[in-house]
Amino acid sequence: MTAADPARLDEFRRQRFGMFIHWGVYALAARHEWVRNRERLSRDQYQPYLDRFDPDLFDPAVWARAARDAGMTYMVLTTKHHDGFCLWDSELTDYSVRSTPWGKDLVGPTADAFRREGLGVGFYHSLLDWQQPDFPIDGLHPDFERDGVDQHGRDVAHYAQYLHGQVEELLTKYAPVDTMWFDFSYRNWRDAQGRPLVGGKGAADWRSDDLISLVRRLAPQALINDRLDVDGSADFVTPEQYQPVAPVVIDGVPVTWEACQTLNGSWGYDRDNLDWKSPELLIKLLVDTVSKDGNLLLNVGPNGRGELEPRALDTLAEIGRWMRLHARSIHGAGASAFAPPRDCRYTQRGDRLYLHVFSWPFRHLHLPGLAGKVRYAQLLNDASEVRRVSHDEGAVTHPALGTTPDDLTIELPIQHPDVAVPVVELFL
Ligand code: H79
Repeated sequence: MTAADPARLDEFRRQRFGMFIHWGVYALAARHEWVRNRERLSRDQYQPYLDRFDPDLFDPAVWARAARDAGMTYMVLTTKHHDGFCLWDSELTDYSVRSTPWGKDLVGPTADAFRREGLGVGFYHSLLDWQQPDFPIDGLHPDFERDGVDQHGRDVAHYAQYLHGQVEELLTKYAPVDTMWFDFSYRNWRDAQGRPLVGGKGAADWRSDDLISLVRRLAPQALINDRLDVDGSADFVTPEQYQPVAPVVIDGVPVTWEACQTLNGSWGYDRDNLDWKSPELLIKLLVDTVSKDGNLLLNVGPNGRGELEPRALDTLAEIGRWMRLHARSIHGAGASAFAPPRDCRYTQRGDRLYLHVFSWPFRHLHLPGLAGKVRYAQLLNDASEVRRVSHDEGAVTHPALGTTPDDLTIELPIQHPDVAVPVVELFL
């Protein structure tokens, strides 16, 4: 199995923060991108969303600017989700923008807009396809309960051909593509009752080895995620709405990883959803991710008119207010070998160590193992000096207070700096 270009992988690890965009006709239903499965809608019942899809306010320059202002450095767009609807005018199917009132390509203009803002462009592409007549019905298919497993001559080999053909289209039409984000394999899954899921699919169904070769040939610089069900093939792994407790290690080897997270629990536009994460929580999620050597791919779900809802834009703007002052603790930074004090996270870039303080303490912080190792310290938001207190300066470092000679004690202001997450920049 060929590996990714090491320079591209290194670039990806420095980028650290990207925008995931889930957009399709499910934005009109406005109740989660799995709506066709969750509500067991037939293809006919789903058709009104294609018939009405007309995003008249589509302006990808606005999305790209919002991403850049938030400190994001790349994006990943859903070219096709599980419903099979294609956001570009594919030559291989009519189940696309072509069959909507809008009628034209949305992938090209979005990719161009992000490239113009200097962001990388990646494509999400669903392996599942609930529309293709050759995709065998399985336990995750919306038609499963109605039609059972009667496959009516469905041939997964034909489907794989279609899948490969579409990936070839995407990689040639919209080159250069930086990432292919395939979703997902479920060969040995179980259903909610713990029984093996009927018709689970994986590498043999997708012909994953050939698909990986195709991507390597057409887009040598592109990274491929870990959902093709081929051991050892992934350029990066993709914990979904789940935060790893430490840098991700597989078979004893640290791996490149990218957490994907939602703003509100849904990927597609979900009008009535109230589970919004606060900007502060999202900033902490980003910091926590980078402190564990990972990337964060944060999702937005544009609505049926092509706009990001105000709350999503406000959240991104708030993250951007923090990133404007603190990007250098994120971009190009990664895990540190030093162990942070309680309620703090370190990121490190060369000889700069960044102490992110999640819970503001009273006056002093004691940094294990850093005595004598820090030449200067300042708050990152305003470049104000943070004074270091040496161990022999009396009561503040008295052993009875729980510090040791290895600790570096720093003196913080009483007032919480006026930023969501304060950062102390330590010059090693
Ligand atoms: O595209 C987004 C999701 O739609 C897709 N991946 C992200 C990036 C995804 N969501 N869930 N999954 C992939 C895995 C499937 C989970 C399931 Fe279920 C659990 C399928 C059946 C049980 C969630 C709950 C979906 C239906 C019920």
